[in-house]
Amino acid sequence: MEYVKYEKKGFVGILTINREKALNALNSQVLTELEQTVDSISVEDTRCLIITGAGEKSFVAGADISEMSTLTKAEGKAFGEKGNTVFRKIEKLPIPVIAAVNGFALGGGCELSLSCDIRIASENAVFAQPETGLGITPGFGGTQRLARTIGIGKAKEMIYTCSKVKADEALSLGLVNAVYPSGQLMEECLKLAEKIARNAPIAVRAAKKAINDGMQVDIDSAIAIEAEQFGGCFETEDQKNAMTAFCEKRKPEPFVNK
Ligand code: DAK
Repeated sequence: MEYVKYEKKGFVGILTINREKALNALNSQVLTELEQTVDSISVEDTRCLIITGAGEKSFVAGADISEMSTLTKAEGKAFGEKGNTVFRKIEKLPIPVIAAVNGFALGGGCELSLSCDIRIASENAVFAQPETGLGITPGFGGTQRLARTIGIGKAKEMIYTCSKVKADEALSLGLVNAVYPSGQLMEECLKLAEKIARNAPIAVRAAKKAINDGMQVDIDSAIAIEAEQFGGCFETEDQKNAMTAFCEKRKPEPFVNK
């Protein structure tokens, strides 16, 4: 792959958008490679995924403006559908996904981070949805996921004004979970991913599904979704191991994802 790098550290996958010269902007090829990589991730041996951008300046500076500038209406729609398909796949990936936001997260970059479960930022991170200043609306889910993440009023303000939001403000808005100096970002994201990976993988995946699916429906349906996921964890080896260990006042054996 030319623009996406994928490596594994134990149970953690690290996906890097690798187009540093264009500040990791998303052109069609990047989106295709991103989709292929996400499709190839197996929950058998991967318990958490980190997505980041190459270099120290930019996570993703948006969709590729030069490629988009000449699109026809039909091509624009197809480009939007392609991005939306990939971002939805990331959101629906059974394992938790952490965005390690190492700089600019603009337009499609902010939207990519919003399709992840957790955003951790470096001190130089900058978030914005600059689309209305380019004559378009956010097109990779920004109008929906930003409002669901930081609330409707602040999302509207960001989208209508195109204002840039720095890391400290992103933290106070609840757009990111934590902020670290650039040099520590990946180390801290790995620590978080490894902490997640130490818990029972089937239970973590069930919790993600319950939260994601439950947030889209009324509370009664959501509780039913949770009950279904909760029930599914019983009779797994990991549940037996952990609860037996608790009853015997000892630590459980490492979880085996069964
Ligand atoms: N696209 C293409 N190239 C980009 C880019 C981008 N988004 N961002 C940066 N680059 C390229 C620059 O053109 C430059 O290339 P060369 O000139 O060296 O060849 C290189 O990266 C370095 O950028 P700068 O020289 O500009 O670096 P600076 O440090 O001076 O400035 C910057 C950094 C991030 C502030 C600046 O590059 C910038 O403002 N970039 C554009 C940011 C932006 O507006 N992003 C949002 C894009 S809009 C939809 C589907 C999708 C979308 C919308 C609708 N539908 C289907 C409806 C998504 C839209 C977007 O994401």
